Amino acid sequence: PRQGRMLRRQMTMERLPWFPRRIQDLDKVSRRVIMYGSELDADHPGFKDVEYRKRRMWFADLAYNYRQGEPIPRIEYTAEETRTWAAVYKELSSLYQKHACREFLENLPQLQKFCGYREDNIPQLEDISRYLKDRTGFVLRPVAGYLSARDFLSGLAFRVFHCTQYIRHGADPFYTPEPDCCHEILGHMPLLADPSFAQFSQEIGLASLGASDEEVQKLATCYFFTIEFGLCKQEGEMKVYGAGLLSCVDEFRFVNERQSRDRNSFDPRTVSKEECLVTTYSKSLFLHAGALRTPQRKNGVRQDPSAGHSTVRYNTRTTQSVEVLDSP
Ligand code: TIH
Ligand code: FE2
Repeated sequence: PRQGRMLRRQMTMERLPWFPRRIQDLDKVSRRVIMYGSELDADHPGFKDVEYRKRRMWFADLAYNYRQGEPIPRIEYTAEETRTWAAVYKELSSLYQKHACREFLENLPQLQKFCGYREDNIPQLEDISRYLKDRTGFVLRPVAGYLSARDFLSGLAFRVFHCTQYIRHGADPFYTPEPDCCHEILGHMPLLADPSFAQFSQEIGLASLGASDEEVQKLATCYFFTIEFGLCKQEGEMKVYGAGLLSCVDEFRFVNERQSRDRNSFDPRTVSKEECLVTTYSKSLFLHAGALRTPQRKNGVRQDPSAGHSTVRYNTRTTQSVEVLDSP
């Protein structure tokens, strides 16, 4: 029976789309940048800036040459880059107290204390990665730009968060159409330090492994309207927890101006059919009634009875590999 089981698993693997099975496989994943890698799009504020483009190429090389488990190279940011960071940091700091969710506000002071979060300093990914690893088991790895949803989500399955290391162009500190270090460091990191949120993030990643394109699209859409653009209700008030809002002064202000308007309440079945509009402020946003509470799992099996998901075995906090047990 053992041999039969092994054979069955092997056949299952052959039917599924490729996905990383060991954490080291992410070295292949993070090379597949789909946009804005070393080539910037025409409407990007940095497009005509030769210096900026050169700098971005340098960051792209750094990310391409990174290997899983190595320390993340420390960056000596220029005075201009630090000025851009300071503008973002200062403006957002004045908005957080009133509008950011509780978990964000609990973790920000810790990052200020241990990871160099200051107006005059761009924190180093290596310092944040070490801190998160200790708190929730998440680690960071540098990436040159956008990855496909499938690739990005597969990192989360291993508690690896792909992070850009370059900073947005100084011409527009309050909005950029692509992730940059302000977005990762201010938007994502405080919540990845929350155990329940970290678990939720990994669950989306695990669900994506070996899933069909259609399923991956639905998961990516849920990711988009929660981790990137999610709102929640705490003590009767609407609070922001989505990183794309928490890192972007323009988006943040826009959400607040429309505070009084009713929000759609979050239901994964409807949300997963929405379109993900990255660069329009008028996208619909979804509000969670309660907190994002994800059951803590011990080492074990993620068993998803719903159709289309594989059953995989993994170790909760230090997921170095996953093993496929069964699949639709
Ligand atoms: N628009 C965000 C910002 O300016 O911080 C960055 C992005 C978040 C998600 C996609 S692009
Ligand atoms: Fe993001």
